Amino acid sequence: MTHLKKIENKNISVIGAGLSGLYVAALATQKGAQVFLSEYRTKKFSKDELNLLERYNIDYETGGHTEQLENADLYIISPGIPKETDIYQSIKKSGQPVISEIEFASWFADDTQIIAITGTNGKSTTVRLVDHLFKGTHYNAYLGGNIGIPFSKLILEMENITQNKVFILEISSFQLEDIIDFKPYISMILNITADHLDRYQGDIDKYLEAKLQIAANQTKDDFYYYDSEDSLLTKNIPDNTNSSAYDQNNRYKDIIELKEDGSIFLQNGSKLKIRGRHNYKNILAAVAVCQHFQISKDHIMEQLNTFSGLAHRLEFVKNIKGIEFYNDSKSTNIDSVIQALTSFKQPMYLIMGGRDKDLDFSELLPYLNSNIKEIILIGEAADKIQKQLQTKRPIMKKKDLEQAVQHAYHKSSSGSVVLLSPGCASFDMYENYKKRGQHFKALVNSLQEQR
Ligand code: UMA
Repeated sequence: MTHLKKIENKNISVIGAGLSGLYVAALATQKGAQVFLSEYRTKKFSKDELNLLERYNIDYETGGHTEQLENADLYIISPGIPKETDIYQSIKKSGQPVISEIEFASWFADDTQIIAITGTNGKSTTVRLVDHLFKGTHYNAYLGGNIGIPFSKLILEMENITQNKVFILEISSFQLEDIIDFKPYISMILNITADHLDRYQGDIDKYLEAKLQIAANQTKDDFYYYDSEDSLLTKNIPDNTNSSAYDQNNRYKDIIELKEDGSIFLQNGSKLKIRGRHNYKNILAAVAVCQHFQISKDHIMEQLNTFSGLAHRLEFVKNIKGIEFYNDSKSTNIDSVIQALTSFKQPMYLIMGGRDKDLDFSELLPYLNSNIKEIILIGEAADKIQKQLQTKRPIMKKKDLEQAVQHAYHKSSSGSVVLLSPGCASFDMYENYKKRGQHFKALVNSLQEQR
C-alpha cells in the first residue's frame, strides 16, 4: 500500500465535515494533497472551523454531496457515516480506496508511538488514566481519537516534537471499519458487550469483527491486551501478535485492591477517588500499558492517587442531606448501567431512559437487587424499558429529567444514592450525553435550597 501513501498532488475527497473531516482535510492539505471536503448538511461552521478551512485553503461544499467530490484518487470517510449510506456506496463503487481518518493520520506516525484502546465501555476513562500515568515521565504523550480530539489534529500540531512521542488513542469500532495498515504498538480491547447494534444489523459478531481490527496489522513485535473475563474476547484471541490478558499478565497488579463495597485502595493504604469494579479493571488496563514504557511503580501509585475520574462517568455530584447524587450520563448501553449498579450497595433511586439503541433491557433483571428502591423512567424508551423490566422493582415514569430528579429527591432519604445511568442515547431530549449530564448536575445543584 505504500504507493497509496504518496499523496503529494493526489486528489483526496474527505466525506463529512465534522471534527475528523475538518482535521484530516487540513492534514492532507499540509502533506501536499489537493483536498475537497464534502458535507451533506447545511452546516454553519464555527469561527475556529472557518479559520482552519481558510488557513489550509481547503475547498469544500456543504448542503449535499455533489459530483465535485468524484474522481478522487483516495477517499477519507468520517467515522459517523455508515456503510449503508448512499455516499459510502457510491465512493466504494468508484473502485478507489476508501479509508478512515485514523488510517490516514497513522501514515504520519511511527508505529511504535501508538497506543490504541477500544472496548464497549471504559475506553475514555482508561485512555485518560494512561495519559495521567504518563504525566511527569520523560515521554511526550498526546491523547486523542474518539475521545474528541482527532488523531489528525495531534499529528498536525505535534509535528515538531520528535523525541519520546507517544499517542494514546481512544478508538471506536467505527474508526476501525476502514483501516488498511493502522498498526499500534500496544492495542487493547477492554470488553465487548451489546452496543451500536443499530450500525451492525443487530449482529454483535460484526461489531466484534470491527473491534478486532485493532490488532489485525500487529506483529510479534507488538502487544495486544484483552480482558480474561470477557468470553467473546477470550474466544477470539489474535495469534499474529503478543496477546495476553491485561488483568492477568500485569506486573503492577498488586498495587491496587478492590473492596467489597466498590471502593478501591492503593497498596500504601490511600483510597482512590474512582470506584467500582469496572474502574478497578480500567486501572489494571492502564497500568498494563505502563509496563512497556518503564514507568516506575512509585510514579504509577502517585499518579493514581491524584486521578479524579471523568465527568459524566459515575461522577459524584453532591451530597444533599445525606443523599448522594451521581451523574453517569455517559452510560448509554446496558453494560454500563450494570457497572454503575454494581458499584453501590446503598438504597438507590435509578433514573434511566432516553433514545433506545435497539438494546434488550431485560438483561438488567439479574442486577435489580432489593437496594434499588425505584426506577424512574424518562424519554422515548420509557415504555419499552418498563415492559422489559416488568415488575421486578417499582417503576415510575416521569415527563423529563427535571421531574425525575425532583421525584427521586423527595422519595429518597439520608444514606441513599440517586443515580442517573440512562442506558440510552440522549438525542431524544438533548444534543448529546454531556448536555444531559450538565442538566442533571444543574438540577441537583438547584435542589439544595428546597426541602
Ligand atoms: N455526513 C455527511 N454525509 C452523510 C452522513 C453524514 O456528510 O451521508 C456528515 C455529518 O453531517 C457530520 C459528518 O458527516 O457532519 C460525520 O461526522 P462524524 O459523525 O463522524 O463526527 P466527527 O465530528 O468527525 O466525530 C467523530 C466521532 N463521531 C462518531 O464516531 C459518530 C467522535 O466520537 C470523535 O470524538 C471524533 O470523530 C474525533 O475522533 C463521538 C462518538 O459518539 C464522541 N463516538 C461513538 C461512541 O463513542 O459511541 C463511536
